[in-house]
Amino acid sequence: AFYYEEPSRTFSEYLLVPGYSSTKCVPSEVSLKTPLVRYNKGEEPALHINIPMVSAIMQSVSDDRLAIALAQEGGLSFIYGSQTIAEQAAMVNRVKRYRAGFVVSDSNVSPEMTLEDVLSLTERTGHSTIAVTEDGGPNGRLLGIVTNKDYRVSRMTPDTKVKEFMTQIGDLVYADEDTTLKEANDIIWEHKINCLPLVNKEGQLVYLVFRKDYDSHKKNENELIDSSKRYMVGAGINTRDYEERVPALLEAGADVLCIDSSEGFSEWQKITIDYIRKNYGQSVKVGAGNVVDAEGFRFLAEAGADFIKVGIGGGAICITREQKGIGRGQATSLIEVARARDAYYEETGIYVPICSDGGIVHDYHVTLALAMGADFVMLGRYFARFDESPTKRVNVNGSYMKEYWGEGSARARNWQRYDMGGEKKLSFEEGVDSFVPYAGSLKDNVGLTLSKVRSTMCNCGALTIPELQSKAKITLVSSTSIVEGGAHDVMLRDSK
Ligand code: MZP
Repeated sequence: AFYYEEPSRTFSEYLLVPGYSSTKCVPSEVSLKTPLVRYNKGEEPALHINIPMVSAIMQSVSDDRLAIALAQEGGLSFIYGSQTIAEQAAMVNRVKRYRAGFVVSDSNVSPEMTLEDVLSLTERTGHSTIAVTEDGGPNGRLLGIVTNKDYRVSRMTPDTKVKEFMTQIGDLVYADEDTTLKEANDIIWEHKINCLPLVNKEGQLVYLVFRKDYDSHKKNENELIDSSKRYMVGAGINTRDYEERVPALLEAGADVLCIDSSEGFSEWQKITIDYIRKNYGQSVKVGAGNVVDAEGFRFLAEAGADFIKVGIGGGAICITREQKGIGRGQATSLIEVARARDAYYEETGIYVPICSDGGIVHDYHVTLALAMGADFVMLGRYFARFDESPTKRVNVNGSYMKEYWGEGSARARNWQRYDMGGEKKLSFEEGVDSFVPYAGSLKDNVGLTLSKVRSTMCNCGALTIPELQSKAKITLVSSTSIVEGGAHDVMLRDSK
């Protein structure tokens, strides 16, 4: 056997040592833009993301609703693959059809639907507001709008017909295409509505302007909306049904795919990538993984993976290390793979981005992962805590929690992720079913996390992720200095 000389380590065993920061190094100047897929030296990657965060390929994390919320912040979700091909493709397609500030009406939103029907549509599609048009399509004459909020305050019974409901709330407020954004916003405030329909001269719905959109458009008051924007979305695939799944996901509009497997240093991944290259050339982007060392990285890079995920056994819900005795500390894995990525770039002129997957517990772990060489991080537990994740919010002993379960749990039954060529079933569990503390909206939490990342980057004198990677000074910490890092030798006033 080969023995490693050093134990493998986790993020919490490291800290960043500040470097010189000039007066130009302020958080508002930090760019978190990062490459998503491989590119040649001197060229730009075909895809990049504006924040270095992607959401895990998991039933309890990445559906279309979370994907839209994360894309709005500049990140990317990979819609989970442990569902039927048709269901997954429909989720991908809903993200692609979604427009900021413009509700794309689902088919058949007719005045005959009950409020309960429309409400469940808002829940399913993640839209806070649904436009009801005469013909049920996005270009039909607007009859009214229904929002979760209206439903709740209206005290209507769930079987009230939308038509009656609209009569009861009275005339809707409209604006036309010549209305400036400022005027639209004033109307919204004056009428205490959270959404203003804009109609054209023919009375057809053009846009819905939302109150929350106002801020981001303040600078451009004469322009109504940046609404033709489509969001990027990724999707998980497996090494079993790719011949059917890949075409369906591409047809639905997926921008990037990722082979979702607990262990990626395997011929199955190469066969899957070969299929994609043979049928689609380089036009389809596909990530692979997970690996934890230089050898695994090189294998997948040479197989043609567009990005490579790093991490085995570090996920919050993962018990692979206990069950099978395989895995490696996340920080050590990442440091080794990042070196292999840099060496590969030196040698071939091809940069293959790496993603640190799993084990992010504190916000500063994101900064550490980036400093250690990750181009972006994948998070499961983190996103599961938010309103937008697909799982139920429940009250456990007086505290709000959200459900969070692993893909290797009996609940998810994602055998394809763990299969080594066996009986097409999950032989034993590698993940648990759990609760995580409910934390509110994705937007607020991602904003807070990234403000800490930007601030720490400035402490290290870095305005970009590559600059952080070259300038960061990282130290191991002793277990006693970890104690020193928290509040200590004081009695907290609000301790319960
Ligand atoms: P975390 O952000 O919750 O710590 O970890 C999320 C990652 O754990 C996922 O992206 C995936 O790689 C991994 N995962 C998902 N399910 C399991 C499991 O059931 C798992 N063991 O390890």
